[in-house]
Amino acid sequence: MREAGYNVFNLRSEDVYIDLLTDSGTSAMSDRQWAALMTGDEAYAGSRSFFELESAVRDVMGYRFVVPTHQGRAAENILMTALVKEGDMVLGNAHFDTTEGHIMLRKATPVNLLTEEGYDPAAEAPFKGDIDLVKLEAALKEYGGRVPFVLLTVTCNNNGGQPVSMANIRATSELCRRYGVPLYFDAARFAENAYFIREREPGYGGRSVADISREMFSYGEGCTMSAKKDGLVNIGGFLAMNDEGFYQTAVQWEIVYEGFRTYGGMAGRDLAALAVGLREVEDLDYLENRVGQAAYLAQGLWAAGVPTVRPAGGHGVYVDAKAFLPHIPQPQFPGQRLVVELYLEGAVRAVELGTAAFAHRDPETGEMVYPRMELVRLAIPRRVYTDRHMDFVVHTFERIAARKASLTGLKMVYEAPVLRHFTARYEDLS
Ligand code: P61
Repeated sequence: MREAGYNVFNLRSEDVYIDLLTDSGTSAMSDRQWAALMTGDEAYAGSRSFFELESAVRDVMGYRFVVPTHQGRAAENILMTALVKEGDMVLGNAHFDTTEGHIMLRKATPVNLLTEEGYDPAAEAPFKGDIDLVKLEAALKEYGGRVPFVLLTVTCNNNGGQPVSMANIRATSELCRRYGVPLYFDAARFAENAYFIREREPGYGGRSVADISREMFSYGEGCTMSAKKDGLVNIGGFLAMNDEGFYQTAVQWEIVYEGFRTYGGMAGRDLAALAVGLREVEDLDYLENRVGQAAYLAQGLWAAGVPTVRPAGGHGVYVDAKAFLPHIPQPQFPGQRLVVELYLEGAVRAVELGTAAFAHRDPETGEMVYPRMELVRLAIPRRVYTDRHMDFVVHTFERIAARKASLTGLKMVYEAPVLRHFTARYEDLS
């Protein structure tokens, strides 16, 4: 840890036992995906693998056009380049950091409109990813023609992998239509969102995840997708839409940034594996196991007295570091201290989503502004770990809890001007 500057991004993966840094690109492909990989068509133009992906996107999402990209942020880049201009306000439940970055690069403003309970880790509610419809309507009114689109992130990564309800999606879409603004989805974890709707929303219990996903997407004009999550592949993404004019514009940017329209940023074999993964991810047995594993980990942590965002998310569990280490003030990185201890105690790698990731200086006053929540995310790769591994993570927390009163904060001694948490270095204050 000393050599790594107390930053787990600087570790080698071979020095990590259980890697819960991210569920992005870290999942295991199935036998059918590996088989598809072998059939990939590497033609520059008109690859058969592209048409397999196009057909999967049409079936799973219901969108007519697909623009393959090397990962999710590249799809965001094309979407923002095509639709966002200086001074625009991009509304959403909570934009992911890459999304915010692309909005800000166009000198536009990302506006996060989660409901109030979405920001309360302890609030036990079924759909904490919902957008606040009152605030949304007020923003649509206030900003008028400056809103190029509304973006719903399903599930909502920033506040704990929390789902958005179908009722909220439908109401958002109605508001968008009324104000003449298109609705898009950040669909990175769409299948987990659809599964939560099936489990928690009245009227959906008897419906298939495929059917629920199609209904979700039917309320929007298109989506960005990081296929590294619910595409079940290690790299890849796409932008999908119904509007042919927008597709043509997007293809122009795709060709400059990514590649020809039938491969974008991906190899033919990766397109083929993604076409299989997109369908596989809707399998109910898989999703029960997947979301069930996060719930299992959360239950173990609760039994051990570890406070987390409730309920458990779809892709992992978010520990409330402010509540776990209340004696370490936010400027001394309580979340990062917990991340360091998880590694020292059990060679478990997690990620801080608190002061290191989100604190920033107010451009007017120069004062540090601290995030409302100080979280440590335990993100679970898909089809990689067993519940025994989750037990080990819980035991690691128990051992830390027993000595947590003696833990001190950290001091950041190096920070990059943007996305500082990736490369920051710290000193131990103990
Ligand atoms: C993650 F700390 N997520 O959760 P790309 N939308 C959404 C995402 O969760 C997402 C992207 C778009 C990551 C990887 C990651 O600062 C960070 O395929 C809801 O990664 O380009 C990615 O998709 C972007 C973690 C990315 C970070 C940037 O771990």
